[in-house]
Amino acid sequence: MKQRITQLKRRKAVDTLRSKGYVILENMISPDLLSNVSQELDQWFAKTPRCQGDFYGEDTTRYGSLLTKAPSSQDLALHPDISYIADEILGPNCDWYQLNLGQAVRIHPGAPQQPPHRDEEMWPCPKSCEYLINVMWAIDDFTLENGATRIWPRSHFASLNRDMDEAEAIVAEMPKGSALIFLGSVTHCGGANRYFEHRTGIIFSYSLGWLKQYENQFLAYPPKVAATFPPELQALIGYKVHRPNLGGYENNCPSVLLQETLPETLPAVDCLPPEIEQQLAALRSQAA
Ligand SMILES: O=C(O)CCC(=O)C(=O)O
Ligand SMILES: [Fe+2]
Repeated sequence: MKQRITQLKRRKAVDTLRSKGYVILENMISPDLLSNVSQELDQWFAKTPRCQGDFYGEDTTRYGSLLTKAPSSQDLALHPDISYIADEILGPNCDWYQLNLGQAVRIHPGAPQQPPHRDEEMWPCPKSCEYLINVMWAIDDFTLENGATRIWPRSHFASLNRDMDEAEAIVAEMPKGSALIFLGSVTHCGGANRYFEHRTGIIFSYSLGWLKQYENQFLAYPPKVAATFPPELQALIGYKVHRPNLGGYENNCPSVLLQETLPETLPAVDCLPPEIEQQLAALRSQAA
């Protein structure tokens, strides 16, 4: 897929994301792609039961495994402008960032507002850098009435408060085909739907490559399934060692599982970043 915004706009988006905690980019996908994704999603919405629990909300429907249930959404997961932004925000604190979650979200008419939260809450520790960025793709127009996401700008500079003043939230209104990007540390929630039609969006979120993923990508896309994906998508979901030596299979890059035949045994193979490789080489030559 082609880059849709200029380098200057990309830079501005990163700056806004850092300062306000969110940014909206309109017209990020073609009408054809949007219509394909929307049709693929609809057949699964028709058969997926409503959510349970106060976080997801009982008047919403959600499902995962998007990369296979709605294959056209692979283009959204790999969108080059989003990759640029994810690299800027997450890149400095990991070897590579990963897909954390793919989820279709439909808010039905009458749904109340979701509780304010932060998407980084599942990693329960003090954080000195961003762990996650979230992208909400508008599959329908997002409006004040139909439950557009609510965001508390600059909330990432304060600690979490679930009793936020609604008057201070922005309503992420955007035409379908737009992307709302926000930090895992920013307080937000799905809005109440007071309209007579549902509001549909897709969440693709990205996290530091060394974290446990919200959606277990290896269960959603086991090797036989992942083998059918393009290589950059295989790597994005985690079929790639996070250097040094994290997340392997039989002490090898897990991409060995994507080959047609797998030997019964494998030698353990180091996968180290250049600086560790150099340090170890220097030690070896000292010892020689
Ligand atoms: O549906 C929305 O607008 C937001 C959903 C959300 O924030 C979540 O489920 O974590
Ligand atoms: Fe959220």
